Amino acid sequence: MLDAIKEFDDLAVFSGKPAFSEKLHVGRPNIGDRNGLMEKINDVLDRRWLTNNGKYVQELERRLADLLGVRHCIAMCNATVALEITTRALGLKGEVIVPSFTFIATAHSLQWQEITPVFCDVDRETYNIDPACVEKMITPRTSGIIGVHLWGRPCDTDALRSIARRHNVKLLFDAAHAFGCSHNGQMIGGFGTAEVFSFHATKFFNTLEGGAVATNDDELAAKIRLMKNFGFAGYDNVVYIGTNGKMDEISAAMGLTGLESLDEFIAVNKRNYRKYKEEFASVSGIELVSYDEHEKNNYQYVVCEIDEQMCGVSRDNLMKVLHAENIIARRYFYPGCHRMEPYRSYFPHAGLLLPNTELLSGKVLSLPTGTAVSVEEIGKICRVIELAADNGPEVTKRLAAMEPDRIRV
Ligand code: T4K
Repeated sequence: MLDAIKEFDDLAVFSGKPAFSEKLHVGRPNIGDRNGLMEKINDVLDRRWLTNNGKYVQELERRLADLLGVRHCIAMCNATVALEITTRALGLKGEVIVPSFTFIATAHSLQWQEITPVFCDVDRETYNIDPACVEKMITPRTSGIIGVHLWGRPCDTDALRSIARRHNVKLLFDAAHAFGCSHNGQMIGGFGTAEVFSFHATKFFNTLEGGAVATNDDELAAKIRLMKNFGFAGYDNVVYIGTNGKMDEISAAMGLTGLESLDEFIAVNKRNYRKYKEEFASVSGIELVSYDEHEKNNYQYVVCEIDEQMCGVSRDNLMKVLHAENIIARRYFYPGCHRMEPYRSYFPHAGLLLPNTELLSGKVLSLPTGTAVSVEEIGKICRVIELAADNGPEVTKRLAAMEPDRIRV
């Protein structure tokens, strides 16, 4: 029902009534079969086995390894700790090349261990780390490369593997967004030495908090299993430095429940994605980031690129318009890790080598999707965007004239 916004003047940013009475978020969790989940939680409580490699964690690990087609899948408390443990288990040190156009956890997982993240630019078309730039960033101190399959779209794994081989450095993937996606017909999870998934609440498949490492390397898997449990190899026997990276049983129960509905979650995401695509076909200057329909995709991020020249409104002004309507679109991943602390202070001129990151982080906007968002709501969101884009120069003029504190963001 967009009756409330028939006219440009009715936009909430100009004091009209918001299109939604409650906030519509990017990343509302998918829940799955609630009764099935409650049964599992009761079972956990009845058995009084809450964590430390419990029955549900083991079952989840088996099922994930099968689904991904890998020898090992190690469930973790979250993807950030999983990245820290994996890079440590691989002995990475000195410098590791990563994109700056990613969630801050990719960089922090390295810096936390005093490994320097060396920020590399992304490809203008794929938004993923650009192998040609990686090659230029390699130094004698480089010990690894971490590619990020941004929004679930695969990196150029072949080119990165060839660079890693030639320079004898490790190759990992931050696959936080890419659970359920394939590349060249192979499930993401089996590329590089290891791949790390996030199962955070905001991911389409979640374990409340959680993550996992997928690998075909037996030795690495054994080491990660030790390291995520303080290095214990048996009662009273610590053989390695470790930390606490374990997933608990209730998280695993949530994961097993979510797996039952995985196809349904993806189908809803795809339906939503198609609705946005259909709506944006007639809006000039707004383009949806596409997915390769020949591969498996999870469609969990609906990202659009805003061409300010064409629609007359900038990404940031469009976001102000949307937020005022209670549509909480997000600028993932603005402004790029290199512009956040501590990296901004460490490498104040990093942006000079990151032209595409600088450009793209100023253009993209993630829109609400998932099972909490209906097709009708997407229609409503798109009407607001269309109204703003059709009146781009006027929106820009009026927002510029307003006092910043009058803009409800
Ligand atoms: N690598 C990459 C490339 C990543 O994107 C991430 C995480 C990681 C590594 C690390 O993974 P984890 O260590 O988290 O497993 C969110 C998530 O917290 C984060 O997991 C995710 N990426 C990132 C892309 O998004 P924020 O700071 O934007 O979260 P927040 O709290 O603003 O939540 C987003 C929206 O979701 C909110 O507007 C409200 C809604 N929400 C959130 C939660 C937690 C709900 O409706 N219910 C909820 O329970 O980072």
